[in-house]
Amino acid sequence: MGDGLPPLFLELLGPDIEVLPWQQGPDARYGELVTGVITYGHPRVDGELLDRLPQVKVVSNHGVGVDHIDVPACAARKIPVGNTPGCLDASTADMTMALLLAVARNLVIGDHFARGPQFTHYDPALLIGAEVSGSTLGIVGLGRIGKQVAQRARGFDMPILYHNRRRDEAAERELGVQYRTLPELLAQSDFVALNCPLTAETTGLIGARELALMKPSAFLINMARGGVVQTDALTTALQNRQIAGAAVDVTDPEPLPRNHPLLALDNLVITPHLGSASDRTRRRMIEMSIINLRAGLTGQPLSWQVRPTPSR
Ligand code: 8YV
Repeated sequence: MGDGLPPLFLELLGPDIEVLPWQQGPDARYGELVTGVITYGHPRVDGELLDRLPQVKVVSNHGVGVDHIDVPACAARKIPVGNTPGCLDASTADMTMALLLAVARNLVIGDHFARGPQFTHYDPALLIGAEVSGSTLGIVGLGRIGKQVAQRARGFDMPILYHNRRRDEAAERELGVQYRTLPELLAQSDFVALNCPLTAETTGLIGARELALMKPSAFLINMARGGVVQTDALTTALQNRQIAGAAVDVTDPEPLPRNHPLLALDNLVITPHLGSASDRTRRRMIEMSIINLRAGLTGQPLSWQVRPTPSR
């Protein structure tokens, strides 16, 4: 099942699997028909949904983040959950750097200006941005994606700080990154990149108190999930120029209401959840989700199975 699966998905899936799309939740008649679920973020896959689909043998997520899936509820029903780890790290790290550069160097405002009637002559005082090269980057969440962001940032000669649940001494040696507590990282970074998953621990991680710790000249980049940042607090901080700017690929809610005050701010760059949206990555995500789906449908172990997070 899926909500408007991309054409390539349908092509690679093949004709032997019938696809039933849904928008707001499965139709009552789907209950006995559906044996596998393909999901990518909405609607939520939880116990209530699964109870309406008693034949389901597998939930296959087209993506790595599974915050929209109740994994323990699936486990309780012996339904394996698959995802697509690894294949999207490079693409998502590329996009982190793209957003970072865009907000620092006024790319979006500059694009609009260069197309508009005001651009009549070169002006050396126009749209002076923040220099990225040599500035300090703080990465929150030094997982697979965060590490690839660090690799890229090294190419920009950026000193790199990181905050993670656990200190990663191997990464410190290999990537030259330095561990900081979250308050230290926020206070010392010129750019703060959020690359962590959305979990109970990271929900609302960046609120008014955290934004107040950031330098007034600093930028926040959210490539993680909207829920990692408290939207109202970010709106206020940007409106008051308490931080210099933000670039977000994800929001809470997503999408934002069309009249949301964040959308009116010129110190915000926003994209519609494009982290993994590159050609080779999206193809590989589709392939991996189909491999997981087919394995689950035939009772085989999934190639990439999500384990319920043990409580700490
Ligand atoms: C997905 C993502 O495209 O994999 C993730 O966690 O954020 C994106 O790459 C999106 O979640 C839809 O599955």
